[in-house]
Amino acid sequence: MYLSNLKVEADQLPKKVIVCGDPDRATLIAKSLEENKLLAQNREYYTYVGYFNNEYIAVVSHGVGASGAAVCFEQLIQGGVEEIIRVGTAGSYQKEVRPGSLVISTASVSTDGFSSQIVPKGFPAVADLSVSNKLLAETKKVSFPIFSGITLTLDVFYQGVVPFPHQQYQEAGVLAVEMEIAALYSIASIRQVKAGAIVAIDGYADSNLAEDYNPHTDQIKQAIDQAVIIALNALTN
Ligand code: R1X
Repeated sequence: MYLSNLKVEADQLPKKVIVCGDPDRATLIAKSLEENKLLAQNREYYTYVGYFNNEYIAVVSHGVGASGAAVCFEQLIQGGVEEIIRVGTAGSYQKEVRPGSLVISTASVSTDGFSSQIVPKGFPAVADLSVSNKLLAETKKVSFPIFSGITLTLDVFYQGVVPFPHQQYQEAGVLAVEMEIAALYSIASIRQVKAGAIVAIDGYADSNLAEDYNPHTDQIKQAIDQAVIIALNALTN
């Protein structure tokens, strides 16, 4: 089967995949794979394969936003992928979840439009328990500020005339906000594959987030690098 947006043949894909938003990050992650090879690049979707811990895996970028990312997730699953871990960035909803720390998303609030168009209202976007447990087990091996709990998926990066829903979810204890995890978890549930996610916190999410947004600091880079190591080991151990 030819996966037309990824521009990859299904039989080239392994069963396990790391996904991330940024194509450049996929290129960087791929450098830590042995015998790494770029299979294809099309639009925001860059697909690398190689070996980590002697296991054949892929690293694929999905771009920004739930609906574009969903095309990537669906085609990976059509290609036979059975386990997906997202590594990404997110804005913090809680004071103690400081920039530079990591969050394992055990579930995501689906405030995105995409999820509401593929599953009924109220359908939970949850990580696979075994994947979350593997990610948590890897965090025990590193000394890094790490949290686990609920994140939120939003479509909007720049606020319009409708206010952001941040405050109610901060009060409800949601840890962080990003733009793709709910789509990943909803798709994984209905297609019956495993998914999980770990994100590096790149700032506090308030109404000024977009203006103040700078994920290109050394501190954030270190956090992303740490998240990548945790995800690669969780996927292959
Ligand atoms: O998930 C969010 C999105 O992919 C986090 O960072 C991107 C926006 O810059």
